[in-house]
Amino acid sequence: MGTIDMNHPQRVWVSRPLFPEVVAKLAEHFEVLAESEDQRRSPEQLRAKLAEVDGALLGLADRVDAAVLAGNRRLKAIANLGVGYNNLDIDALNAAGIVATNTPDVLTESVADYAWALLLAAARRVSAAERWLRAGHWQGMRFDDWLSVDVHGKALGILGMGRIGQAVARRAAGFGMAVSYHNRRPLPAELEQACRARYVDKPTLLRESDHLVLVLPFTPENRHAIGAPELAAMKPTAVLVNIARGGIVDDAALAAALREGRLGAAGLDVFEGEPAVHADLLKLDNVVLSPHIASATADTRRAMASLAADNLIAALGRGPRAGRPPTPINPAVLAK
Ligand code: 8YV
Repeated sequence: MGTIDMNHPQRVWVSRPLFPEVVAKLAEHFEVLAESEDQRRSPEQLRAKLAEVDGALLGLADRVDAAVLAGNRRLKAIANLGVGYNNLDIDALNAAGIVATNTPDVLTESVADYAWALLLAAARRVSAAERWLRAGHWQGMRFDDWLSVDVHGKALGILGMGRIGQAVARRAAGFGMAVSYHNRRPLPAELEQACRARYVDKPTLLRESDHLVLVLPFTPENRHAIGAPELAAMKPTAVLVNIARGGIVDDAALAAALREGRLGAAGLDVFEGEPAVHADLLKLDNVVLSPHIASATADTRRAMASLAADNLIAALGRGPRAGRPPTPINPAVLAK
């Protein structure tokens, strides 16, 4: 990381509309260029913006790689608004000596709540029933209509057992569910106990889960971690929930499985190529769809924005934690 000249006013760019109080906090330390509209930018536009600033607060739609950083001598820090950072090429940032930060922890509980919202809504057909009611189809009560599957007492599977996966698991106790998980590594025994979760291999998880929640980070290895073969291994009545990242699930294969009755239902907050949603998913009634809002409570989004700002302030050598951003992704850069 280049040395910081405390006499030179530093400039930061906020690429997405953000809470005014968070922009104001940044303005105590920096000249702030804050966007008022949520725009998709081409790599060339992003490259031009990043060349003019010392730091940037970016969203997941801002993809930063070696090409975007080429020739940039000024940028020293990127604060990503999210715990996931698959939009950032960390090797390219390391090579350029740029520190990157994310927003873990502050969103864990809200995202876990939302996994349950999608699981319950998909299993109990909440969205489809509401659409039907609003369309004026409710003429009387049929005892054998709108049957769905239970959540309580069933087998819950969790693929990816980081902080959010564990928070999803902890909630399962209230539903009397048996929880299994698969992860790169099993959890330490005390964490497993706290989550009341059992480590299994991925084929077992797919085969045994009545409901499966995906909480994996999106890495090249995890692309289509749930594709046609994995869907074929699941129970035909199973409910699949994706609150992690689009691309972890093969959306076309998922739509086919849901359409053909090879999977019971799905709850999806993230999509391959979002904000576009696969046309086949939009035609189905047994899938609950939402626009990437798992962390979107007012408290949590404020906490995420505030943490991102604190990270940027500290990474650029200002404020009480100067040089020690709270949640760096590539802290080795700071040591240089
Ligand atoms: C946010 C997320 O919706 O943290 C993440 O990785 O995907 C979500 O919390 C997103 O970061 C909004 O910018």
